[in-house]
Amino acid sequence: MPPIITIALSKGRIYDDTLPLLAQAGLAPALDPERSRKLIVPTNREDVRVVIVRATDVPTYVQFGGADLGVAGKDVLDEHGGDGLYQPVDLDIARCRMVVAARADFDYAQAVAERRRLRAATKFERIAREHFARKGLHVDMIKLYGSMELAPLTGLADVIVDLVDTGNTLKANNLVAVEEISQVSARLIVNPAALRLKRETLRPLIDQLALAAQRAREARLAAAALPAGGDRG
Ligand code: PRT
Ligand code: MG
Repeated sequence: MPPIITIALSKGRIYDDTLPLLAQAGLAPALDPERSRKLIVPTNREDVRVVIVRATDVPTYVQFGGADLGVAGKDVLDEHGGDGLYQPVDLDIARCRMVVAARADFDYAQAVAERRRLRAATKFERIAREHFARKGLHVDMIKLYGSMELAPLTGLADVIVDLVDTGNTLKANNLVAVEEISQVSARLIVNPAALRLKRETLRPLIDQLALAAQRAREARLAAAALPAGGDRG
């Protein structure tokens, strides 16, 4: 009997974007976690199961061996610190950008030029602190757990540090991205001890997921290179 492999995923975009990669590695969850309350999801392979955890808890599960593998955004990994995690593959999924955003009428460039003391609201405290420290800015950090966009509108903060994908959320709240901190995508993370102990099962799975991600990336880049409409015919 091969060892059981546990993969930690979060519901929503991480799960949705990981599913096609799992499929290419021959793995199919036996139920849809969006429609079930089960937190342990069996797969078509007897020796592989998926556990459903909060996005920010994925690194913790993998670090302490509650899961052998996981998929987590670079934002989550940067906040976690990455201790005790092997990060072999950028899966290039759940892509977005980490930005500084402010009200459209707030002159961020001016505030930076004057080295004004700023108030920043974010749930990404570590990322924000390191970013402003690199710029040599004094920033008072206000930790929030959600709805960051509200902070500049209510006077709680001058700026926010948040993830942006389409930009629709910022636009709907009259905010603009004033600085890009980083490009974000989700990474495969692995428990190093599990990799040693279960290498014969884990290594091929990691390689298959890496190959699937590579193929998806190439397909995306090829599609982006096509003229608008996507049809050369
Ligand atoms: O939602 P929950 O509090 O349970 O946890 P979570 O927010 O950590 O998880 P989830 O599932 O929302 O996000 C998981 C991962 O997806 C994140 O860690 C990112 O790496 C990645 N990702 C990709 C995003 C986005 N795109 C994204 N757009 N995570 C969040 N957003 C949010 C953003 O914070 C903002 O509120 O979507 C809003 C902006 O979207 P646009 O399209 O309007 O710009
Ligand atoms: Mg969310």
